[in-house]
Amino acid sequence: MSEQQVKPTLLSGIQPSGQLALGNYVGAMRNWVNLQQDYRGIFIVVDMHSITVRQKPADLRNRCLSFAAQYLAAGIDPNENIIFIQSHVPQHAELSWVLNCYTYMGELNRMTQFKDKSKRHEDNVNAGLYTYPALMAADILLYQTDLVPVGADQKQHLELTRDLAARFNNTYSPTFKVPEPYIPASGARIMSLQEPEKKMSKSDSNENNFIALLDPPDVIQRKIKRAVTDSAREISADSLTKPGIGNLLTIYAVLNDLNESGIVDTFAGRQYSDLKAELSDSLVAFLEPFQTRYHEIMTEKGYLSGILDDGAEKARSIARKTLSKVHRKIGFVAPGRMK
Ligand code: ATP
Ligand code: LTN
Repeated sequence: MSEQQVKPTLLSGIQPSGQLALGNYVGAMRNWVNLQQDYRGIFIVVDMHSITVRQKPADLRNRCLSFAAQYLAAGIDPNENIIFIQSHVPQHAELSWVLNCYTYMGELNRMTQFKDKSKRHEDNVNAGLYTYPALMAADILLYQTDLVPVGADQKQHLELTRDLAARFNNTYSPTFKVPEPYIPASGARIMSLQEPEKKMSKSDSNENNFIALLDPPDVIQRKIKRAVTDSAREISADSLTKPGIGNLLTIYAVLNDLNESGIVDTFAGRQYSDLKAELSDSLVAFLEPFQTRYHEIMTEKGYLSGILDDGAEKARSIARKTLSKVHRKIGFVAPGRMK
């Protein structure tokens, strides 16, 4: 058995909507990169999830490639991991149908992402938005995943995935691995820069609410400078628990590998404006090499599509095995066995 097959499986995905933002990096991608050594990583651009909200076709097409290139630019090694676009692997849709039939409406009614998105898109509360968690469960369960690194907002979806896996296993016999969530202790919920009581979101209509990973340095500086804080000016131990300034301290701490006491020691007694200036510098220094690498990858279209084709092929071969096991357990007749 090769070393790759012995490693446990780590899987995660991001919807190609809006612009990849600092919240996505700190809450999810950063941990993908840090954990990839010890796992077989599977990283998906979940385009089928993104159409639960209306997307412009040309933008969606460009974003799928751009997001995959950003996964690579962040440090995901394509030789050691599987990277692909969800719609290239039809087993996701197939398993999601089956799982829909094992998911109760009462469970879906409780999902806070569904409630939030229904409010934000009142004119398009479609059935896909409602059954979204069953597709996410299919993404994860197809690959016998051990660990799912996500931000705190996905905890509820992960719990439902675990319940569905256990329900199916108990109804038939062990079929799916029950996955564990990996939610970072710090940075699991980065907040909006202008409205720090809500989460930073990459599809926010106000671009000042988030730092995009592809924002140029002057834009980063401007957005951080304008970030909403409170009427105090000086940083103290209390600042960590205050909405605006606490969020900026958390971002600085994560980017500079500091814990809570480290960040307070660094900034206690100093001005909010000092933190903003140093945070801008940290962000620019971190994002510059990322952006350079991204632009290199985007000029080599053949390279990127090779990685995605290869990833989809590997994914299909794993997914096919799980799906045929599922079909067999349910009682579907295997093709070619009818005579
Ligand atoms: P959208 O605004 O387009 O709905 P989003 O910014 O919420 O998107 P998703 O595609 O839903 O992003 O999430 C991708 C990953 O990033 C998930 O693991 C999610 O938990 C994580 N994530 C999203 N926003 C944040 C945030 N503000 N803080 C930490 N993690 C986040
Ligand atoms: N629902 C997730 C995106 C997502 C995902 C997944 C995350 C879809 N499939 C599988 C981890 C594993 C979100 O962030 N909105």
